[in-house]
Amino acid sequence: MGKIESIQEFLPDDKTAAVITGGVNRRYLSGFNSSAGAVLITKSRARLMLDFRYYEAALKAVGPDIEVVRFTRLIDDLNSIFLKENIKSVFIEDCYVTVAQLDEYKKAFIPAVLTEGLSDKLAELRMIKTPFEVEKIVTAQRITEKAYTEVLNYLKPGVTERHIAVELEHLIKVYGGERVAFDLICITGQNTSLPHGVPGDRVVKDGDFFTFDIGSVYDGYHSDMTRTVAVGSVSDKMRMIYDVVLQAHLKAQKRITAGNTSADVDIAARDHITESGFGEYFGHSTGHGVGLDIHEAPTVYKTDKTVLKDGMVITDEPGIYLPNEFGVRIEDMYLVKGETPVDLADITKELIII
Ligand SMILES: [Mn+2]
Repeated sequence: MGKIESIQEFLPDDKTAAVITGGVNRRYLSGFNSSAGAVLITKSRARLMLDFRYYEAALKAVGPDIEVVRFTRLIDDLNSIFLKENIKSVFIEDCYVTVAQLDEYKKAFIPAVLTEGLSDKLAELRMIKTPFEVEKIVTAQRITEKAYTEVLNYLKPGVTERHIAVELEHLIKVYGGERVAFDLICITGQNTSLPHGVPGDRVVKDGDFFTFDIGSVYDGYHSDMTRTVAVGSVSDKMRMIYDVVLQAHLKAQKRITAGNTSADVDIAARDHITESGFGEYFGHSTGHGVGLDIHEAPTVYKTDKTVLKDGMVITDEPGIYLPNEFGVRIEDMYLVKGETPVDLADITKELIII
């Protein structure tokens, strides 16, 4: 079933419509990226409502399952359609619409406003990627890999975190990324104990770890990867911690199969780290879905009961962070495919010493 049909099936009757205003969800449903507009779905029709700026481009870009409609004032034009088609209630996205917008919609819309269920339905649909979507995620990942491989040549004692981060961002754009997927995490030494440390003026030193948590965006789709590499040499403790994290990653990876839950994946990584004695130093979830957003459903955590299905793309990113010492995280994205998780990254997870 197509995305539009799934939303039509979600609508209880032909007197109910869905108005999708969230930018990412509009793009997901229509395949068209714009800074404003709405997707209006009723039982029998789907329309992409756009203003003058986007109308011509959308006519050329949007597929046959959705009509492109130019509006002058969105709420007024929607109300005209509601009246003409006898729409009595309208769903909006509770996870996107602000309290002020909700207030406005409740006052301005002729039909009753319904807030429950549409956001969840969209999140549920977006969890399962089509092969076309997976291809874009993989392209984003390949761009990151090319940039990463090249930037390792610059990783030497004396260089700053900032230098590495800026170079990576530059290369990601050179190699075709529309932008970075998030503020790149390029950190070294003691900073690696901060899971979301910010690159600054810290200088790479011999015997330090360097953590890269990096990703690109390609045609709206994100990629996400983390590697921790050593510069010059590693202590026995660094090697030991690296190995615990790698084994946790691999144990979680084995659980990324259709029919298992998000919780199964998290617990596999968490149990290994806890049994190794470092449970208190792993304070985040094992992963998350990736797609048109860098973080989307499901959350890969011990309390999340989402059943993994073919087509889902999730990360596996356990870590251990020893305060004032160092941290290690190893992350790849995996496509759920029956019994065999597909690793979307093509970069070694073994410890490399540069
Ligand atoms: Mn991640």
